[in-house]
Amino acid sequence: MRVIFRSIFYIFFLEVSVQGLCPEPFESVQNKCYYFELEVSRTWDNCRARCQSLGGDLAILNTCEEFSLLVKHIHISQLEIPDAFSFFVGGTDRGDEGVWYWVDGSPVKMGIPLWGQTDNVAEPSGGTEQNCATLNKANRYYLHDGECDKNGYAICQIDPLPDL
Ligand SMILES: [Ca+2]
Repeated sequence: MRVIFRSIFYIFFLEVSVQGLCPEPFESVQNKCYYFELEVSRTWDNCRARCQSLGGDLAILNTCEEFSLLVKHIHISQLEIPDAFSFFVGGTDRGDEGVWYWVDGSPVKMGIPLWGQTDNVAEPSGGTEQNCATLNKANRYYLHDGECDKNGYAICQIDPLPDL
């Protein structure tokens, strides 16, 4: 009996501590902290400034697992943005066409499964016209290049709070 109580307590404690890892208004998705801006659309630069004003930056998707968990979260939580809009994340090839970097300076993985396709053409496909990374709503939130000056909705990320 005591073991069961201890297990329940332990699970509860773990749950609370995991929930508590992200500072407001960020929410926990596995062990990452994201904030989804669903009210106001902005240019990529203004999305980035918004994320930085919250103490974070635009989201970085270093692994396929992070990418799939984030997209799954968008679907499961039914995070809705208007059609024809996309989410902005923190990748860009501005300044060096075709060479994609995240805002922390790490390289963006290219190809499947992160990047989507448009009419059987692999993304990114927009050349120098499209230099900012989006999760494209029309393509089930696969990564696409988009115009930096068009408005999108920010996905921000912040480091989890240190364990107390
Ligand atoms: Ca480009």
